[in-house]
Amino acid sequence: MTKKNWWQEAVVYQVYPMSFQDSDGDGIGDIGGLTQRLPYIKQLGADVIWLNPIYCSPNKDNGYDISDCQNIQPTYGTMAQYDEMLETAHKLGLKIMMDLVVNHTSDQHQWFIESKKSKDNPYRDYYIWHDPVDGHEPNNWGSFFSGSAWKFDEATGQYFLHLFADVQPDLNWENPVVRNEVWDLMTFWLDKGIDGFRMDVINLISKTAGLPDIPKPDNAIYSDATAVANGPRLNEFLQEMNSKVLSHYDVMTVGEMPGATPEKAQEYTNLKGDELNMVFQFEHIALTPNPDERLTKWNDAKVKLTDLKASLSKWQIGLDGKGWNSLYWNNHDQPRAVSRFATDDPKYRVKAAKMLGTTLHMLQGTPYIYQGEEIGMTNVKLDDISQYEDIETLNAYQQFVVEEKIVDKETMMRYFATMSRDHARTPMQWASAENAGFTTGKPWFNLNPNYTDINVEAALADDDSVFYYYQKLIQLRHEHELIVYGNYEAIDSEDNDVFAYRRHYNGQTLLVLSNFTNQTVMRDYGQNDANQVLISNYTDNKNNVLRPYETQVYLFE
Ligand code: ISL
Repeated sequence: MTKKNWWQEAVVYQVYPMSFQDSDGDGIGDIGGLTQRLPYIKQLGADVIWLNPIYCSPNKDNGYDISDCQNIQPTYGTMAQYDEMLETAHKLGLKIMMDLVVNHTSDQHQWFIESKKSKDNPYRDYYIWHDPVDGHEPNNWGSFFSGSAWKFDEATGQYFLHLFADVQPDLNWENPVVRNEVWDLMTFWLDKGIDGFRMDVINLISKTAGLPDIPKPDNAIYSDATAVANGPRLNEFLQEMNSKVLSHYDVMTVGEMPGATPEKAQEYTNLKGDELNMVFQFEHIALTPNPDERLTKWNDAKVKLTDLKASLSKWQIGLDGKGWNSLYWNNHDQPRAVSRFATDDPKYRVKAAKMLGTTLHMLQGTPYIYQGEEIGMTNVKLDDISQYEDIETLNAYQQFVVEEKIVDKETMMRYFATMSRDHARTPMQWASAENAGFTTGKPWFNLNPNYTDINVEAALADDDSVFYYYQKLIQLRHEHELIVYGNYEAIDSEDNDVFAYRRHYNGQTLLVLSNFTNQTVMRDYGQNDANQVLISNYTDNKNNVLRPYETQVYLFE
């Protein structure tokens, strides 16, 4: 790695605005609330905030169905409040990264309203329309949110493509006019002074020519990111975006890329810098697919540590010196990290949350913290399908339980209890007071009842909290180039209890040991000869002993 960049040394904090902080009592988080909480994010020590979509939206997919991307959703506030938030963030030394959603729009976007009107409407080619083939859908592509990815429009007799919900039609990136619209939209926000973009499913924008079927027995409808992602013109589109827009600003970019491999990510995050800075890859969060592949991610299996290690090690080594990793355990689409990868058993939750944070933050790449992770927030227990909100969850229930009956209700509810996106979306737990200090009104979504114990107020009052531990992890990264740039060496990949690795940089070595079990284990990696323990979640490190969920970071100089 020759050139060092600020975004390689940064730590990102993700804010899901709907669930972060309400400032006007309507029960929905908003920009005013975020502005109030900026000093909290600063106190944690993060450098950048990734803000999920706040644009006008019918909110069928919580803002990922945008009807106007140059205006603010009224429930979130006004553009004046946004500008004030941006200015306040910058004064505090915090950067703001916006969500760019341009694989699709809402069906309520003016472009789609026009596009739907007739086959010769000037906006028709903004979207992907297709005649029926033999009287049915043009191919067997499935939507990620259940059912076919095609919807028939009676009025014009054609299907349109929607890789997500049918209210999220895909834009036609083959059309240069569409690309110019996107460059204009990006420029609008960049000229306001924002500091980067997280790009929603950006590796789905280039569709394979001829839209061929995904090879499947009986030509079944099936959603498969690896089959529809990384299309033939993706590098070209990203390079055009870079030369026309990004290269004119000093900003940070991360492309969300289901189905990306390290080889592909090397291209997208290449060190020439002519595409993106980093990608969100999905491999380590997709290690427990259901054996019945129609059910895709819906499962309740625990991740095997050896699989997790193999996956993360592959990406660490695959991008070293060739690209750049982003590091994350969870986000607004994933269950809570501590529940999924370790344990939310109250006996170990705090230790486990610190252990997971350490394992991730000591890797090479840019770490992302999802709101609430820094206080060890957990999955929520929802007993009935009526308590869920998320479109992916609700559609899956409808398709697999109600219509196709390929799984029974109890089993599916268990899968949701493990994997639903709603676990991430319960409101932020600020205090033990009513509604967790999130709102003075009625929260738009269930609070996790454990807010009385797990909340920011309690974390800030406790020297030994997950919050202060994360603060220290961030500080260490800011102090040690070894943590940012060092290369990665895997240790004992067959060990299913301990995640151990080394990092090397300019003659220094870092040794990271994390016990992923609730048992005490012994491991000797020469840690007794280290010059320093940089951080640990137990105070009195014992020779070669790793107690339940113990994590230790050693520096050798
Ligand atoms: O959540 C998922 C799997 O766990 C995916 O299906 C998810 O939808 C996919 O990761 C893409 O996510 C992004 O685009 C979606 C939006 O619903 C997600 O919130 C967003 O992060 C469509 O815009």
